[in-house]
Amino acid sequence: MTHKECFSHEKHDIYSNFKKFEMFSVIYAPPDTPCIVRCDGRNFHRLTDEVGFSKPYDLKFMKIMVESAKAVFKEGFNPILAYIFSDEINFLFRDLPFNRRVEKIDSILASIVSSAFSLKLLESMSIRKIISFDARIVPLPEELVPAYFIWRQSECWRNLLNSYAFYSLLKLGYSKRKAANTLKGMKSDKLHEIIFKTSGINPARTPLWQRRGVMLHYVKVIRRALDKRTGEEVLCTRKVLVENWNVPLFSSEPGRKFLEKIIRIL
Ligand SMILES: Nc1nc2c(ncn2[C@@H]2O[C@H](COP(=O)(O)OP(=O)(O)OP(=O)(O)O)[C@@H](O)[C@H]2O)c(=O)[nH]1
Ligand SMILES: [Mg+2]
Repeated sequence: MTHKECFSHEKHDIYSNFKKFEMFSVIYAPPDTPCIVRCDGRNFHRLTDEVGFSKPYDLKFMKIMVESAKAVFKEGFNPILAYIFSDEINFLFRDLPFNRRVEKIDSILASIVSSAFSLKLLESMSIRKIISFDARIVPLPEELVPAYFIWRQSECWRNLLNSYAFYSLLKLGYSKRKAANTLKGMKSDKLHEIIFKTSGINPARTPLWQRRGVMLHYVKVIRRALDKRTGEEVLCTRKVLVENWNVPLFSSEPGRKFLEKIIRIL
């Protein structure tokens, strides 16, 4: 549509023509496909510095991340689970909201997580900050869903080795730049060695949530309830959202079984 065409119509036509420019609003995630929505904190390296969270890990920070992920469930969306580590949250959906519209899903979920994080920071630490998360959608074939979480958990572990090693080198007097350059491409066993030798920390004995991340997922519970028709007590199953800070290693046999179970519980 040319500029002339656009402005040669009646006023209401001009305005309705602008809808045509909203070209990304017609991008949809594929139907009948499990999708991950991954949110990641923007500039959290700087933010965590400014707030003064303990390095490399801070339980307060993780608790705020977990609460921010919970906000998505509380706002009426229905992820099957949320897997959290560092500054990222992976929501697994079988039925995406907003008719699977990518723009809507990405923007709304990222804004819920961002505002929840900002409010929690204010409530728990009296710190006022504008927080932003990005979001992306990752459609996956059903059979690759467990592998996705195995991949993210291995990233969580790699992150742990890198960050403990980085702060160990800083303690030795390295500059940030020198420490980062030294660690580039370093193998896991070497990172282990640096951490143990310089800080006396055994990475395999760090808290589980640091090594493996935290999962929000549903469990089935059996509850007693009153049958309104008969007045008799009956047993019924309900699903309850739980915070799991002791998740197994997803690539192990118990880990795979755990994933299979929580992915299929709904
Ligand atoms: N102090 C502290 N920092 C943390 C903790 N967890 C995550 N972070 C910080 O969050 C960063 C997350 O990594 P990235 O997402 O790659 O870095 P970013 O600065 O957010 O960069 P972008 O995502 O590209 O905007 C880490 O580098 C850490 O600096 C924590 O428990 N304590
Ligand atoms: Mg980030």
